[in-house]
Amino acid sequence: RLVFTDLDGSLLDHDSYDWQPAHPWLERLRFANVPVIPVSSKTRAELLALRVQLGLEQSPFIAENGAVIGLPPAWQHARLDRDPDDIGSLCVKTPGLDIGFIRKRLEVIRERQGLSYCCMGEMSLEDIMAVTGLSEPQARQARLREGSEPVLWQDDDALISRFRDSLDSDGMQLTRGGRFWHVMGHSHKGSAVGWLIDRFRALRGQRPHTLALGDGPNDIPMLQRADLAVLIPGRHGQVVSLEGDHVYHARSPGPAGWSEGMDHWWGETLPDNVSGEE
Ligand code: 2M8
Ligand code: MG
Ligand code: MG
Repeated sequence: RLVFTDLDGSLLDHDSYDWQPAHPWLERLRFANVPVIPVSSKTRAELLALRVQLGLEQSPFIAENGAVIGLPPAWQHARLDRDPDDIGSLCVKTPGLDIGFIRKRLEVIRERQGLSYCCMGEMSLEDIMAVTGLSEPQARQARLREGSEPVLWQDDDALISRFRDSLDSDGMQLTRGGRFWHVMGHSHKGSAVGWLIDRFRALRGQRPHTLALGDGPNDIPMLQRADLAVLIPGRHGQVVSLEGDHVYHARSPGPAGWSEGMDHWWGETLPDNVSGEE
């Protein structure tokens, strides 16, 4: 079994970034040897810090909406991995576009199309802290982007489609997070999750049983990919809809809804202590 989870607004509270209501389930999953894999808009730097706090050091992680994938040793493949990007025992894949290219094109598009938006790379640390409620060290980590740029839209919503078209002709796409829009190459949370499922198969010779949890539009491709899904209500007035027998709609937002979804799907069936269970 594998759990794939969004962080902001799902495992973490949208405003306080707290995960205490989900703590008992995280413990239970750890005890049952089920990897909990963060799949987030956050950066590699943010996830490296958070996975220690969440006790997820043994799990892979997906950062920047799929533009960055981190593999701990147990998830590395003797023949396929080992690239110059590897840091220590972690192997990091960056399937998307480079942040330098993305930021340059964002300047050009804004100028040519006469649109108003502000890129995270242009914001001061104080601005980022004010908009997100992150602490200063956290805001510094959020600014260390590799393959996706968060953008604050300051124009008419009707112009979003024009923005999307310009990005598309540059080989980029737009996805919606909680507070920001995120501009990146053509990877997304669903493709990165698919990549990790394939990797699991290559290493273990069998398909994992997967459960995914998320609250935002950018989580839809991931929720569609999993065997079981939990859609958590978002706090940001976005309409996110997903239907199907494999989808449970949680009533509570954030980590309380996260636990509710885990109770619904695995409350009865997750063994209490299984070594090496898949
Ligand atoms: C941004 O991501 C969230 C994800 O939903 C958003 O769009 O609101 C990113 O900059 C991320 O790196 C950062 O940690 C987060 C903080 O709220 O905001
Ligand atoms: Mg979210
Ligand atoms: Mg997110």
